[in-house]
Amino acid sequence: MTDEFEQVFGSVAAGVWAAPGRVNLIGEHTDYNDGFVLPIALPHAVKVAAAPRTDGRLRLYSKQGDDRITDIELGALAPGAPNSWAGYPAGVVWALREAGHQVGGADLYFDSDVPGGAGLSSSAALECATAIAYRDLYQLDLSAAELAVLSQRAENAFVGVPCGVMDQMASACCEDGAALFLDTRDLSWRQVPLRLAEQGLALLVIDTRVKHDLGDGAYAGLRAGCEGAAELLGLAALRDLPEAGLAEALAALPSELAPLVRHVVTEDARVLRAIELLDKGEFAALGPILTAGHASQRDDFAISCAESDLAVRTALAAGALGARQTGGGFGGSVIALVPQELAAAVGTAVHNAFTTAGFTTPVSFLATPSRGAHRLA
Ligand code: GAF
Repeated sequence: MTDEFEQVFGSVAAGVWAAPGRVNLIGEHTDYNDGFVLPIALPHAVKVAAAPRTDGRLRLYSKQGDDRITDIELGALAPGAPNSWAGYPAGVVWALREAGHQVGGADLYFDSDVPGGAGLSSSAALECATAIAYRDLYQLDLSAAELAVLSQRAENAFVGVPCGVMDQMASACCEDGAALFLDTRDLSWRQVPLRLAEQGLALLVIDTRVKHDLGDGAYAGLRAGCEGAAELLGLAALRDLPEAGLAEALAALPSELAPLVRHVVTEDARVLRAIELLDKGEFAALGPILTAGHASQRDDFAISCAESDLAVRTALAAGALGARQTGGGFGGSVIALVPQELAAAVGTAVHNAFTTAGFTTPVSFLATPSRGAHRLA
């Protein structure tokens, strides 16, 4: 990467950093409701080679881009511009400066193997890679969680996507071999060991190839619906509605909001149940929770699609212990908890089912819980 940096920018990189994509095991659309999530970081990451500049310019280049350098004066950074992929790293630099950090310009060379539009948080990885590189280039005293929150601010206020904080926290704070049990209300978290292989299990990720775009308005609509429902119920957030009070609350809500609330409240409960099981090392028992989470996304939150439903159904029929769509929804990726010896067969079954249905060929891989953002060199 440092060679490529030199070829593009004609100078020497000061270091190389990496920030991973993620899959969420359970806890979908709970993060902007102050609830619980349980993601793992993927081995797939955005890498960045970087060097500081003293002339107040930010220069951005992506190996996956159009072979052009985006060159911006720091003083000209403003929400909405640039509005390409470069908006994510530029937004992080903007957010750092907005927060009062004394940072100057930089040259940044990105290379990513996180599939884009696949619900695997390629955007959060891009943001967190920028944030951690900047932390070191400008010796900022920022914790992993602070880098995540700045990255979320970049996405919310600069790029204009009203996402929650899960993806950035996963990319910044996850550790090898563990899932991140995060309370999004106070950002407290703990690492939950997830040694699937020791119990003969594996986590299969199936990219349905149905691209999902958080910025297309549907995500914002769901968030507004949840926040509106909380307000009608007189709650700070849906997190504050206990499962025991759900039936009464649902009866009081307009019919279009009730299913959203049912999803969020039952999903928070599923995360807590999953944690109980993982703490006891009962990994296989996670399966039915994943599948119930998918049904809730499909039937109540209405964010599934034919491809995700087919992938889940087929994976279960082929021997998966549980399966669900992961991420923002409307496609993206499905995860399946599988006995190791069935992993290949489950992948093939989904592949064949997609061919028969005339869908685009999916891409699948096994995910191991990996390390959050860190310096490579
Ligand atoms: C996307 C968002 F970016 C997250 O904040 C989260 O809301 C997720 O969708 C759904 O759980 O990944």
